[in-house]
Amino acid sequence: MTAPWWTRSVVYQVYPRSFADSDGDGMGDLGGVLERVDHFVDLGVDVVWLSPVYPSPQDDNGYDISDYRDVDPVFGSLALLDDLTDALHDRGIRLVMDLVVNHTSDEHPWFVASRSSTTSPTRDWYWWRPPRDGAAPGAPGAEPTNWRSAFGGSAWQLDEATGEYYLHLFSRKQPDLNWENPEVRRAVHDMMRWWLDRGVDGFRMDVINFVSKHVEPDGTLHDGPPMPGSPWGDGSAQFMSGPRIHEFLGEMHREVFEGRTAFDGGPLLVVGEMPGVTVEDARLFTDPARREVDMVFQFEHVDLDHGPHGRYDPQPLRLVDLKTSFGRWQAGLAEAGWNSLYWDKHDQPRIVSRLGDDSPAHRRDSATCLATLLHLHRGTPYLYQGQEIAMANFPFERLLDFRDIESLGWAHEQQALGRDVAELLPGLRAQSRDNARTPVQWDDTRNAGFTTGEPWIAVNPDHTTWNVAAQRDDPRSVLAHYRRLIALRKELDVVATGDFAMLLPEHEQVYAFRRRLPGADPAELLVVCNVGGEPVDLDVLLPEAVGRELVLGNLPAPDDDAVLRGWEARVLSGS
Ligand code: TEU
Repeated sequence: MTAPWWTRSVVYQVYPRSFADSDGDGMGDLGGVLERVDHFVDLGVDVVWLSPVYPSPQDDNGYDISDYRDVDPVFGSLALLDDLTDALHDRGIRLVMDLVVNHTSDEHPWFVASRSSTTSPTRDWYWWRPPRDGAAPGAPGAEPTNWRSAFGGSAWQLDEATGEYYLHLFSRKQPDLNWENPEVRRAVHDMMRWWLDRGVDGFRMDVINFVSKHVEPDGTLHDGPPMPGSPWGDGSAQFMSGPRIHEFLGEMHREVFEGRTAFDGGPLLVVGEMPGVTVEDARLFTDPARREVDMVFQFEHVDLDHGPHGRYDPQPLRLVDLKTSFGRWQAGLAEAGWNSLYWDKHDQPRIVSRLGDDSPAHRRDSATCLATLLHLHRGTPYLYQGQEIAMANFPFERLLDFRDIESLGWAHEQQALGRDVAELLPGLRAQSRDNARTPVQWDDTRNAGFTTGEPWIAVNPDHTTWNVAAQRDDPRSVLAHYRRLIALRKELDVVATGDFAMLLPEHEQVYAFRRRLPGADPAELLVVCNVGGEPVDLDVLLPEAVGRELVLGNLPAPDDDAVLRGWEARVLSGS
């Protein structure tokens, strides 16, 4: 059986509000994407994943949808989205929409109707519960469970009019849909088919493993254990990958995807974002024989530098831990299923600052080293806007600099616990989602060519040096290296579908692995990456890596290949 098209493809994620602004209002929009569609051709990517552009109050930057069948005027129109779809298809590029169906906006008509009264016919489209144990609505401890919202505070919001609480795992303006109700699932499937009829080529499904909660037959939901650093509990075991998740995804596959194809007649692409998913579950979710999803976004590697108090309590990311995690995922999905491979995305800080070295001396080399490490793994690489030019974290100085509801929600929760802002800033500076949401740096002009207006979030001052224009024609640029990596995946079958074997699992600085595909040419690749600034003696550490043909390197060919230079990555052909 020939391997599916996405085994040799790369997906580019566009976060539209920060990509490019075509009308000068300071917000990125579809016109900006359309103007730069040839940037995707220049890179050689095969899919564009578009973060939400639907009508939304923008409480969570569009992940709070108030109308699933339109485009928010701030981004453009359905007609403009059709133009972008056509422009991408004309260039052989698929469009995958971001689908947020674990929750809607509280301004969605579905929720407005559901909250209108306890006897509303659609009351059961959302999770409504009375105060716990008959307590008075709004009384301390009256929340139905102790769950913390991802954005701080209780995951339950009291609706004064009816005296009941509704569940919101994210912001209070993002009420969770109740997927136990078949009417909800039917409405979601219908909407998804509507988008496929418009010609989109698949979906990235937001926190899709949250749609099945662990709920008792009588509707009881259970508390979670205490959450360090928060007055609330950790409900994740109660709402992640619940008992009906495979049933719901199988039903969705039958009702929505069965028999459908992408614009070129090939298979659609269905990606499940699944915080907390295990390798064992992912094997079930992505096994083609089970017809659930094609691949998942897992979070193990991006949680490795979270301290005991979570994301904003960062600790150094140890390379050995990364190898253990990536190695487990490579082995776990080797026989069935498929990995998504990512560093950056709109919810994560920039990898060149997080694991690389964004100092002027090492930024280019560390970014291209980490790019090579990831792209040579088995799986589909995702490239987040700006990563192709090594955009780095932003030098946040004050709480006022941040826009992200998650960062600010955590900060306000911590301040309420008596912590001083000065104590919170280092964790926010290192880990805030806003690091990935500063405008893409197109050139060295004012606002980096992102907008002629006032950007909704500050442009990184380093755009005068780090921008697309400065890199496009430079063969040694980060951008040029990504072009070569993306081309290599198309060119070499061993990159696309070869097996994976981790080497040097205990080495704290060198990340090395082997790829093999018997019968391919080459049938074997050896990849060695020095994830650090100090040179390493390869002839001592990995003698088999010395004297091989260099297929692709991120530094000029070495005089002495027995020494692996600081931040050097080499892709070497077999024997
Ligand atoms: O994110 C899922 C999620 O778990 C987020 O809380 C995110 O991973 C977190 O920041 C990690 O610490 C998805 C979207 O990607 C995110 O932008 C949305 O805010 C969230 O769902 C709600 O829709």
